[in-house]
Amino acid sequence: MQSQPVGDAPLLAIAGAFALPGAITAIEPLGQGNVNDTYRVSCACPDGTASHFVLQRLNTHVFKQPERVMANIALLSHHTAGRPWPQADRSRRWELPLLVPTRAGAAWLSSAEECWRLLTYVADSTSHDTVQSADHAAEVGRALGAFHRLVHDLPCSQLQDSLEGFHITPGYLEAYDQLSAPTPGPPCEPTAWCRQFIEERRGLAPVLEEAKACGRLQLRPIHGDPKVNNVLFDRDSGRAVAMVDLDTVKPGLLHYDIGDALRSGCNPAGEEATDLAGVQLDLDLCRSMLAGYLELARPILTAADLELIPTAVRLLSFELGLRFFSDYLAGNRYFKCRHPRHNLDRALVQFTLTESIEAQQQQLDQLVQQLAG
Ligand code: GN1
Ligand code: MG
Repeated sequence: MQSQPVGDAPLLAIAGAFALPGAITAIEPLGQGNVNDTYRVSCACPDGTASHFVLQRLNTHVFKQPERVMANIALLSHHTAGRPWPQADRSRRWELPLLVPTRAGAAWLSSAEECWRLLTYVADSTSHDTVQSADHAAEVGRALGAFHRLVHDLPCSQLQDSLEGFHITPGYLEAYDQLSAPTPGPPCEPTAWCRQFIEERRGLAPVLEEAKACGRLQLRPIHGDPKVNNVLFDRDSGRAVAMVDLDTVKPGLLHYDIGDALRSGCNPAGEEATDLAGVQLDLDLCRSMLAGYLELARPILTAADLELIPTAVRLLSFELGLRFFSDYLAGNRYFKCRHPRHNLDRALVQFTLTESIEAQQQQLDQLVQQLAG
């Protein structure tokens, strides 16, 4: 795959290097991503209409091999191009972002440190950081189910490992263990609480990896980051139209996606909650999201897949808390932060959510059994 070099050029010059259909009229920040920098580029087309694109700087501190990320996105586009919604309602609007090449015909722009790419913008769509209703939850579930159905026949051997160790919980635990021991002096209460919380759940960390190692679960193509705001909704119909943020598409376990979508969407307070009292797993939202997911994905799930869904919800919430907490201890190097305690606050949200999931584990088990039939 070809890339085109980029120097220290300002945004306008970077966007202008791509094959846009007209003059650039605006470039503005887009979305709330914790890793990459994202902008919306608007341009005036010769026919008088306006069109929009998504310009992104891939965070190469996180994605150390951008060529692998780009190869996976290109393969995904090729595999899904023109494929309709995988259900009876085949005329339903559904699209995935596509790469727009540079004027020189390269798939992206790169330098030693930077990687920029341009993607199509899903028009007339909107996204939310938290789930708004049971219908919204069901649509998030359907979008993930549709995505899994559309990629499940893409052989994993053709996808690259674009982010080594991603969602391998024992690896995050090892990284946490390698961080410095608690500093002497008066203990910071939330930090001590997080440490204790992690200690009590060491046994949880390897459950999915062990199921993979013994052949109970298989690697499949996954999205990797299906949090609620990565599902776009049609402004008019209110139905899901796209899944965006395709950097983490790679071989993995469907459970990483299912667990991540549920932990993200079924906590009405959201990931950025500052009042922990509102943080909980809402079982009604879970019911809606899982029902929506299974409507599409049920045919590709095994009995073992179903059985491990509740564990995955608990694990993915715990894992993200562990990742946020480790990043806080390491000096906030991975996730973008708005203040020095931000990753600690985010960890507290995920651990509080984990507790709520644990308190409802039996109900979650029953829910999956009922819905799977
Ligand atoms: C990161 O960049 P963003 O916001 O799409 C992270 C996800 C986390 C998420 C939590 C590559 O996603 O794994 O679940 O933050 N992405 C990466 O908000 O680490
Ligand atoms: Mg992402």
